[in-house]
Amino acid sequence: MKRTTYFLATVAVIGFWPAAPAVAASCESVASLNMPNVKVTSAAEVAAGAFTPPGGGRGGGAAFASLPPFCRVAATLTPSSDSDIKIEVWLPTSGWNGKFQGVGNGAWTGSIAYPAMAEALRRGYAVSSTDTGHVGGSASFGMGHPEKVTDFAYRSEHEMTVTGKAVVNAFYASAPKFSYWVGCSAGGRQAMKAAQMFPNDYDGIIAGSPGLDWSGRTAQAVRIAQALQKEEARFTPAKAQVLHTAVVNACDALDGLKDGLIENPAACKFDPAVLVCKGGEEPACLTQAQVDTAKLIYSPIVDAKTKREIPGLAPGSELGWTDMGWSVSARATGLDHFRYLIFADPQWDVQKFDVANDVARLTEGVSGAIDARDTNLKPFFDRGGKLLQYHGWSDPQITPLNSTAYYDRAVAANGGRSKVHSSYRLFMAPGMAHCGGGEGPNDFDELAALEQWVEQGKAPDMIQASHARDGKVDRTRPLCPYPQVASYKGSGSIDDAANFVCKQP
Ligand SMILES: [Ca+2]
Repeated sequence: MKRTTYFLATVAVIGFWPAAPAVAASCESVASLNMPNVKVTSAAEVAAGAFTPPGGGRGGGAAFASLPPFCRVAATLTPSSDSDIKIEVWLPTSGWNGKFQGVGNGAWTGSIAYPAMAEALRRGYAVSSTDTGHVGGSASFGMGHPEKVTDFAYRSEHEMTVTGKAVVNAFYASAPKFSYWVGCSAGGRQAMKAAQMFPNDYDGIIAGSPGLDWSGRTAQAVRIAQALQKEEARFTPAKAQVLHTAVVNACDALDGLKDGLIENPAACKFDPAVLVCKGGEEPACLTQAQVDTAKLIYSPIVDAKTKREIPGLAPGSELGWTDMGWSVSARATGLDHFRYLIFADPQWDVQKFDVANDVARLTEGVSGAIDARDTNLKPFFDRGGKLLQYHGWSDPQITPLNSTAYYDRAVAANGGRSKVHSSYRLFMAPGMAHCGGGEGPNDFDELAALEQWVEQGKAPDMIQASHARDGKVDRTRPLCPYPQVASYKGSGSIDDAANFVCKQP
């Protein structure tokens, strides 16, 4: 049926009767696409399984080997004179599902997200990714280059989307029927930017574990890293396990079910001081310095200048802590932000961080444009856009309290919960780490849920998630639209999602 649709579109546009076209134009002909500030640098068909990422790529070898044939288009976009934005667009040469997908990046990015592109292509999507305007995973690109920071903040993703849709149109002689953004972490931040700034770009948006409070995360990560310069303040994996076990023991049953998961960590009031060693240091207790670190990691920063409260990590996240603090990546991302975008000093280090003065700097100027905290989602809602956000409660890298706090603010700013609920839902995943993994159910098909919502009007009242051990599923559980949580019906296996309902806690 889809094939027929493209066939008719082709006939209408090019006006003759081709043999059996799945596409309207040859892949190579896309190279002549004429758009301002867009230079197509290559357009060539890739045979099934023949794609290898530049430099061998990171992982995904088997995933690339199973790819169907596609038309691979690369372009350079220059919306400003200092811009150098690379994008790729992959177009299935047969079996296109009629839809477009933009995929997001991680941390400071600087590379095309080939594994995410491969996944979208396998689902039949025409898909696009950008390097966000620079090469490499550091923020050094931004020092003295405000236009490049703007490209990273939001412009590269938007320009990629506009160009990607034009490439789709040139190749299939048909605009995409539906367009989706799919991203986690930095890609979740990009997702929120799209919803807030470019309401017409996407019909449906997945915002996974979004770094929407980029500046807040930077401030927190560097604050913790500063405290952890003292070696005695650090956690070993064994001590993190001691703390985690105590937290779970204290708060697991608050949700009515002892299952090793804390459904609502915001209600968990655990004081790490109960673990302080009474005599000498022993394996089962924490030193006073470690207790202080734990308190610091859970605690918010309240910015003295703006009064903004920046949350800490949630109880339950302890297994993801490292001796660098929130996570190695959070520390590195934060350190880079201060070095290159705030102080223009590659030698700046965490001991110089001044919580009283430096937090507010992050939200000033072009640095502040990276944040995605604007709650005006009305234009996106009004055009029928759907926003599906998810976040793991045990995320040690981007605090899940960013997501719940933003959702609450968005509800207040956009006409209340019942109104917002028809356009925007947040699914919190107990025990899930950053973008996946962890002790809680963490594998789910959020895109399938969003497609049903956008294309059939079936809003997700729950998303079934599973947890696997050694490759075998050992638990399924519904993820519920916040502020609902999964509640046990009272009988049957606690590892079977069928025995749970979503309920207001
Ligand atoms: Ca529980």
